[in-house]
Amino acid sequence: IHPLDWADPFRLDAQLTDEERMVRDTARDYAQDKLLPRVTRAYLDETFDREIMTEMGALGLLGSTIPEEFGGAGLGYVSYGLVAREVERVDSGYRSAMSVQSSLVMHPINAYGSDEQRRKYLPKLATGEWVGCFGLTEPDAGSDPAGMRTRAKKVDGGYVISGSKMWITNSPIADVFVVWAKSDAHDGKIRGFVLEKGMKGLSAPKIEGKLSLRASITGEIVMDEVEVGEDALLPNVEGLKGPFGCLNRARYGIAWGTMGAAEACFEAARGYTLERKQFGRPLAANQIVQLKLANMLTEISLGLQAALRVGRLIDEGHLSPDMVSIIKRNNCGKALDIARVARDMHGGNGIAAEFHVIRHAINLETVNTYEGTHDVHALILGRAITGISAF
Ligand code: TGC
Ligand code: FAD
Repeated sequence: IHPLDWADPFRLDAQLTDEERMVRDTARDYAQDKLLPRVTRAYLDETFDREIMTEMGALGLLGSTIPEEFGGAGLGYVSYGLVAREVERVDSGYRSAMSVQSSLVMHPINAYGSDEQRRKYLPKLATGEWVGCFGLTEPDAGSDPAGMRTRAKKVDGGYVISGSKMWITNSPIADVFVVWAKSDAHDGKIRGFVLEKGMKGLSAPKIEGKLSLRASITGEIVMDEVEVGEDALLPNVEGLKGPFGCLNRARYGIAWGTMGAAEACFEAARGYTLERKQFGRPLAANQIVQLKLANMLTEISLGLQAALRVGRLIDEGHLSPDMVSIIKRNNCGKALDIARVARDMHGGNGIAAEFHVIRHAINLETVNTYEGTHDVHALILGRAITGISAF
C-alpha cells in the first residue's frame, strides 16, 4: 500500500515528460520568486507591471507552442497548461496576460496570418518587446459575439475600421491589436485584423475601478475610422471560427490555471487550519474542516487529471471545442468554490491581502465569466448533447 501524497494524489508528476517537468519547474520558480513578492502591492494599487511581459518572454513562457522559427518555444499544449497553472497559482491576472499574448494574439497570427505577418509580429511578441491584445467583446456583444457592430469598410488599398471593444485585457499597454470586425468586402463575415498602436483613430482607454483581477490591466479599444492596408487582414480565416479557434486554446489553459489558483487556496487552508488552534486543538482536528479539505483535494485531483487528458488529446491532434467547455466550466466553477471555502476557513484573516485567498476568490469571479461564462459553456454542452441550440 502506498500512502497518499496529498500534494500530488494521482501522481500527475509521473505522467509528465522530462521536458514538461522542466518547463513546469521554470515557470514555478519564476512565479514564486518574481511574481508572488509583487502581487499584493500590484493588486492593491490596481497596476500591472509591464516588465512582467519581458521577464516571461526571456524565459520562453510567451507563445510557448509557437514554432521556434518565429521565436516560440515549439512546446506542446501540456507544457502550455503547466505554465498557466504555475502562473495562476500566484494570480489569475498574471495568467491572463500570458494567455492573451500566447493564445489570443500569437496563435491567430501564426494560424491565420501570412508569412510576412508571422515574421513581423511573432518574434517581438515572444520576447515581450511587444504586448498584444484581442478584441472580440463589445459593449453590446459579450456572450453573443455574432452581434458585434465593429465594421471594416473596403477602400482603395485597404480597409477603414470603426467600432469599439470592451473589457479587453492588456489593451491600454498593447502595441499589437488583433480585432474582429464584420467586413463588407466579405459579405459581412467576421474577419480578423492586426492593428498597431499609434494608428490614427485608434485608442485604448483603461477601465478603472475593477474590484476583480486588479493586477491585470483591462481597457477598451476605440476605433474611429482607423485606416489599415490590405496587409492588416488575417488572410486565412473567415467567420466566428477565427476567434473561437483562439478561444479553444485559451480556455484550455484556463482549465489548468484555475487549478493552480485552487491548489494555492487548498494549501493555504490546510496550513492555516493545522496551525490555528481554537477550543484547545487545531482547527484541522474538526471533522467539518477535514470534510472541506477532502472536497477540495478531490476536485483539484479530478480537475488536473481532466486538464492533462485534454492536453494530451490536443497534442495528439484531437482537439474538440466541446471537450474544452467541460474543463473550462468545471475547473473555473470548482476553483471559485474552493477559493471561497478557503477564505472562510481563514476566518477574519481570510479577508486580509497577505493571506492571498480572498484575492484568488475575487479573481476567479472574472475567470468564471470571461472566455465564455459558466452558463454559456453549459449551453454549449447542452447543444452537443441534444443537438438543440438553447442560446
Ligand atoms: P455558432 O453557430 O455555434 O458558430 C459559428 C461558427 O463558429 C464555429 N465555432 C467554432 N469553431 C472553433 N471552435 C469553437 N469553439 C467554435 N464554436 C463555434 C462554428 O462551427 C461556426 O462555423 P461556420 O463555419 O459554420 O460559420 O455560433 P453562435 O453565434 O451560435 O455562438 C454561440 C456561442 C455561445 C457558442 C459563442 O458565441 C460563445 O462561445 N460565446 C462566448 C463568447 C466568448 O467566449 N467570448 C470571449 C471573449 S475573449 C475573452 O474573454 C478573453 S479573456 C482573456 C484573459 O484575460 O485571459
Ligand atoms: P453577458 O453576455 O451580457 O452575460 C450576462 C449574464 O447573462 C451571464 O451570467 C451569462 O451567463 C448570461 N447569459 C448570456 N446569454 C445567455 C443565454 N443565452 N442563456 C442564459 N444565460 C445567458 N473579451 C475580449 O474580447 N478580450 C479580452 O481580452 C477580454 N478580457 C476580459 C477581461 C476581464 C477582466 C473581463 C471581466 C472580461 C473580459 N472579456 C474580454 C470579456 C468577456 O469575455 C465577457 O465579459 C464575457 O464573454 C461575457 O460577456 P458579457 O460581459 O457581455 O456578459
